[in-house]
Amino acid sequence: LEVVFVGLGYIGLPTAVVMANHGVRVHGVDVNASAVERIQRGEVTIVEPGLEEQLKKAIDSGQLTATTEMQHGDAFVIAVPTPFKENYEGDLSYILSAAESIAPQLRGDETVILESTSPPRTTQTLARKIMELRPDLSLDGEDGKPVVYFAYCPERILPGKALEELISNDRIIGGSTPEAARRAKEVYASFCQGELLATDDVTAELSKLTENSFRDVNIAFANELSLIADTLGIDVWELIELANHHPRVNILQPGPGVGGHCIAVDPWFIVAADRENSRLIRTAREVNDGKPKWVISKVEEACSHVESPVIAALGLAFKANIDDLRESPAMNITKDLAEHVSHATVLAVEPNVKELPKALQGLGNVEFAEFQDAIERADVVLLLVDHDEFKALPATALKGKAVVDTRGLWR
Ligand code: SAJ
Repeated sequence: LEVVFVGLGYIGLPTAVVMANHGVRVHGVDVNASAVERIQRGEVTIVEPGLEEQLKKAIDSGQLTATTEMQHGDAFVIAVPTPFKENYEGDLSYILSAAESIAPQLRGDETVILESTSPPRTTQTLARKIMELRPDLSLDGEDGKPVVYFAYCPERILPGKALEELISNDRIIGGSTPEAARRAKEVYASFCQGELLATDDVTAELSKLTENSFRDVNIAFANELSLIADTLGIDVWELIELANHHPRVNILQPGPGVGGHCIAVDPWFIVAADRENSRLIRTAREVNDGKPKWVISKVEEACSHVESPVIAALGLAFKANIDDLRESPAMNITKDLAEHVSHATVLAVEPNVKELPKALQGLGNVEFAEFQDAIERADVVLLLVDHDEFKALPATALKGKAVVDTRGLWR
């Protein structure tokens, strides 16, 4: 089996590496020439525990090669970004350009698998595009033309646990025909120890979006409770812990908002697919997106008694123990605070990065600080990310300071 990966990012690279180390001949293709060069040298381009070692093994054994040029394979796995445009529609341009580069390689009998998180029916759009470019091929063998098979197989790995979850998670295999699903299953059976669950392509697409919407709605429930608890003057974390003792209740944790590239985006694809009937999903998005503003108002309140307040903003990443600052509510809150409370000094603390991120560099009242130093200098301590480093803090360290703990880390 020879598999070509199109896109060597957060999903494509770990998957290509794991597949290669399970005996599949894998070619990775990416438009980013410098990333390809680094990968060829065995250097990782994304932070993921254990990946570097596995990548080296795959490159050294010759099972994995990386280039910028498309080539032929028995199967193609597309793992390119689907950013989101105005109107909450997905931007399919990366998928369509993958289609353009794959089309000339096809001879018939190949399987084209889409892994990118996509709006419902994108696999059909992809198949249509390839059929337009290659009228000599078909989806079902009509007029005796060679067949190309299409499937949607979403990735569900948790950043930080990618290598483990790639192998152990169950996988949905959405074939555009039952034969396409059967062929796609063979590709994943090479390394996946979880169940391979066959269905149609549209159900598979919506399943991916549904999983992330489920999490978003449940986080929104926790975030809404945090506002209500604040109004009533009670501790929301104690409330949730107690409620979760009920055998059928399992509430998630409130925080400063929802970040990352998936959970805060995917629900909008469902909303765009059926605006009229997606009221709960949309409201959950709005509740989670509204949380940073509420956090800022709490900090402003805490600052109102201090003449030139020093605010320690603890954590910039989008969740605990990672270095990923993209789509991070902690980052946005820190930036907005510096802009809105212009008489304050904001001490930005992020143990997982080495310097003040670019987005904060232009602001005159933001400094990059060490954890202990920031705590000592601060009038107001704002906990944004529950990094392990922040957990251990002697109770006396916060004495006399106003504390806004968005994660309940120090309760
Ligand atoms: N968060 C909370 N409270 C919680 C849990 C999370 O506020 O109780 C926040 C986090 O701090 C973060 C955001 O939600 O800002 C998202 O973090 P996450 O750990 O829930 O998820 P991601 O974005 O790292 O990964 C998700 C996962 N999806 C699900 O758990 C349903 C992962 O399995 C998917 O593969 C990934 O999205 C993806 O790529 O779609």
